Amino acid sequence: MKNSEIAEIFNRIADRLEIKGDNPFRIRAYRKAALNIETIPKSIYHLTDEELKKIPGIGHDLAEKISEYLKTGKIKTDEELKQELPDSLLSLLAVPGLGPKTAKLLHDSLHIKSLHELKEMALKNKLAGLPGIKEKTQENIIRGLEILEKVSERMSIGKALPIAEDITAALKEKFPSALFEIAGSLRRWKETVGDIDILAVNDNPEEIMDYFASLPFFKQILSHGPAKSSAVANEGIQVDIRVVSKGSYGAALLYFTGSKAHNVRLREMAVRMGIKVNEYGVFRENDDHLLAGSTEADAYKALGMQWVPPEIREDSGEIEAALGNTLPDLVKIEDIKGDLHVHSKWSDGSHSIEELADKAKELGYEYIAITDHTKSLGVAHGLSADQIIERDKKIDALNSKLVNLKLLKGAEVDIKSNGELDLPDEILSGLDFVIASIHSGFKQPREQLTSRLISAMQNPFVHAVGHLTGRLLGERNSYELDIEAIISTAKKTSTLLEINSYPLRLDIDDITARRASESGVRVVINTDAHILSNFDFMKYGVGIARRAWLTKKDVLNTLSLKKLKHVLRKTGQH
Ligand code: DGT
Ligand code: CA
Ligand code: CA
Ligand code: ZN
Repeated sequence: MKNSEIAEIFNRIADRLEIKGDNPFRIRAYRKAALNIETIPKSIYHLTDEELKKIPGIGHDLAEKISEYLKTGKIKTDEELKQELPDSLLSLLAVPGLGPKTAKLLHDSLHIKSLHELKEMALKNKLAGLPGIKEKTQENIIRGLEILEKVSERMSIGKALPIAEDITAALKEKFPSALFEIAGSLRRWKETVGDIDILAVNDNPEEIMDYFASLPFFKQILSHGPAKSSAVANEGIQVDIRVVSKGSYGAALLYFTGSKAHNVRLREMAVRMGIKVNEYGVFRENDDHLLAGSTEADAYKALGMQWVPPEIREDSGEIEAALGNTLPDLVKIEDIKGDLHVHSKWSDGSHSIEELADKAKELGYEYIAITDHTKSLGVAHGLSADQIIERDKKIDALNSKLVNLKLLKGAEVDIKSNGELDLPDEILSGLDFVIASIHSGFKQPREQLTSRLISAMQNPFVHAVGHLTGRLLGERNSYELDIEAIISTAKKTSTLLEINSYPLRLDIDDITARRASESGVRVVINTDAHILSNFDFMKYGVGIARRAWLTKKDVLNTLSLKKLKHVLRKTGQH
């Protein structure tokens, strides 16, 4: 598809003409042509000269430039302008609030050719005092640079989802009859997202755009178009919104949910069937007859496929499965019957076991496991054997009063540097649920870390391994591990691997979870709650599980209490 390439060149030409202060009509003509080329569904390759000229905004002159590009891969005007104004100079225009005039001034007077140089000069106070640049302008440029740097980082789903939900909630409140849907990687529950994509349906797109731009969630509006806008949220992440018509909602949702790899495969497959798929609909190639457009389900159906859950749209087997009607029935948040990694006040949690029980009831859980830290974790007030016994008496007493909820006596035992656990087997054997986790010695060699975990798994009273790889998103990478050896030991010893839903962890990740289930290893999805609101993190763990293709039977805590107890007795004895 060459359309986007040509559109990009036309936009680049317009940028450069703008820096030069060229005729505004000429600049507009390039921009408009770029926009129109980008949005026509047919590849420009297959258009005749006559058809080219029929595209709105493409006259004789621009049509010739397009032919020139298709023949030579270049456009002379573009090459000449490039000589005069290098690409690095264009990059300055990416700074929010920095326009072409200022870019030219900075280039001519201070020879600034890159963002790096711009930052250096601004911080050295070299910009202020240039004609038309006040102290305030310089401050704005520095702020713009900071925003730009922030935007280029990815944000964890735990931060991004609440922001996206706030924005869509505000929009829904104002426009109750419009439709709003979070799309992009966030809809696929990717652990980190590059930006937030929102799709809307409304008869009047402009009223949505205007209200969006007026919302208090943003520190910068990057663009405000008739049906498409972008802004930077106060937290630094970019938010894109598009409004589409009702008839193409399904096709647009499919397109903007991605992943790109999934979309590309779908389109290739469609072409072989004589079908064309784009963000406007699914069409028969020969006569452009619309086959589907208003719902995603119809779009997939038109391609002879099952509807694919967004979480697995990564071109990793889902297309073949959907064609063969063999997509898995992915685990759902409603399937979760309890949380098996929760901390109480006895260690470093904020709440009493009574308060935890109340919360569990509120969530409709059948059980939770109170898994306090154990003694070697001094910083977390880890419990000694005696304290565990004392705590468990309280749990028993509370259990005798509870209806429809069971508190399991648990512990998150520490795997010491030598692979030993920090509580004796006599104590572990008396617990209902034992998680073993590593909390120190992250820099050990791979073999040592792996064998520490393997020896913990071989303990007959250990049910699960907690947050296996120790990663903290954006703060600490996973430590070195032989994941295959761990998975095969987990299989042999019937040890569960935890999907820790704490947004900073999300550990194990989707790829490891999928590998584990393919090897017949079961997972348990826990929140590692330390305060009551942490219980709501369960959805992130379920997101990972769904991305990993897991079904109900792959996840321990979808079992009823009765079945759970049966399984735990068995795994405990290995
Ligand atoms: P992100 O934002 O990096 O976490 O990942 P996405 O997947 O949200 O990517 P984004 O925001 O660039 O685009 C949103 C969706 O739009 C993407 O998942 C698929 C679709 N899309 C964007 N660019 C292209 C493209 O060049 N080709 C195709 N087929 N689809 C695209
Ligand atoms: Ca995105
Ligand atoms: Ca986007
Ligand atoms: Zn924990």
